[in-house]
Amino acid sequence: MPANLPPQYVKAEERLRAAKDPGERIAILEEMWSLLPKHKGTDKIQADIKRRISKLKEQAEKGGGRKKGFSISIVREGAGQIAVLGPPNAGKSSFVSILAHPVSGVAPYPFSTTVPHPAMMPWRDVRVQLVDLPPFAPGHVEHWAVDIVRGADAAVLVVDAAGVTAREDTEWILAEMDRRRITLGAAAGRGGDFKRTILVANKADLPEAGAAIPAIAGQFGRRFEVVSFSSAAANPAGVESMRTRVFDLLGVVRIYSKEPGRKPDLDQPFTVRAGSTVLDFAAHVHKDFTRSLKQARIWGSARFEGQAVSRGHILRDGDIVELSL
Ligand SMILES: Nc1nc2c(ncn2[C@@H]2O[C@H](COP(=O)(O)OP(=O)(O)OP(=O)(O)O)[C@@H](O)[C@H]2O)c(=O)[nH]1
Ligand SMILES: [Mg+2]
Repeated sequence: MPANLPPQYVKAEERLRAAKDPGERIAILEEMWSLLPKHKGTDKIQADIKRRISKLKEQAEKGGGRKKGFSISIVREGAGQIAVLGPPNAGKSSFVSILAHPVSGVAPYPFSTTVPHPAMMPWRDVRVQLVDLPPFAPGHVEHWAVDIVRGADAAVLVVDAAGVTAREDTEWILAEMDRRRITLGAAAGRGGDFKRTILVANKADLPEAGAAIPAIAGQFGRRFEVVSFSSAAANPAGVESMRTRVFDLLGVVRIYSKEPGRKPDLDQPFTVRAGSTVLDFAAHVHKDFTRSLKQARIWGSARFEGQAVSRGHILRDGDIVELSL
């Protein structure tokens, strides 16, 4: 064995010994690969890592998925899906149940949530799906829960601001997600699967949270928008403003459609990516519409109501669009 392997490499190797899940093993081996100094003395190790990665990937492709244990996927509903994650006992389930219906498993002890609980959060005239996940803690990382974070449109990271380990727990979860190539934050740019995320400093009603929240904001404020909140004591206005922040994570706008000569359908907005044009919207309503679109008129973001606009006109939240074919 050549000496001088970096300590992180040795640590990763230890984790590999404990890891059973093939996906996790691949992630660790890839990490070891990136940590390994590449020179003649490590030739054998390099070859060994490459061989193990490709073997695991091969097995995974050959339907190893079935052997991988179980996976849970949640059928998307509403304007988007948001994963609610965090350390044990942070108040994730309480957060979901105060913003959405129905009530999911809240309990005064850690690890009380063991299966994902989807719940629908109403916001104005749309609904957003929140998925309450089991806690992430050292030795307790459910792979299917990681998959749900990976598949979600955005995330809310809930921490117990009154707990002494809030910052440590947050660092640990961020590192754990990074290791699985999931980047949580306010803006993309660090590689991996990016999930736009807010950091909720929960239990702000408890006295211990008073000094801790500025410290949390100081440590993570550049990476996240840190929002102090109490899932136990929020008033209706506080709940509604949290719902708005959560909806905003999706980066979508609500658009109402109107048929020529008819009243607009104000009951059921479409939700499309913010920055979408009239043409994008037409394609969203029906893929044939992109070809047959003759004219569009807009109520809302146009200079005057009912103005004819170009296909490239960028839509704003709440616009009413009339497509003429
Ligand atoms: N004071 C206070 N207590 C809270 C708040 N939010 C949650 N709690 C309490 O904290 C405990 C844990 O709440 P849960 O919502 O079950 O926490 P969780 O993060 O879902 O827990 P696990 O699923 O076990 O990881 C319960 O006793 C809640 O009543 C809060 O904002 N303030
Ligand atoms: Mg819970």
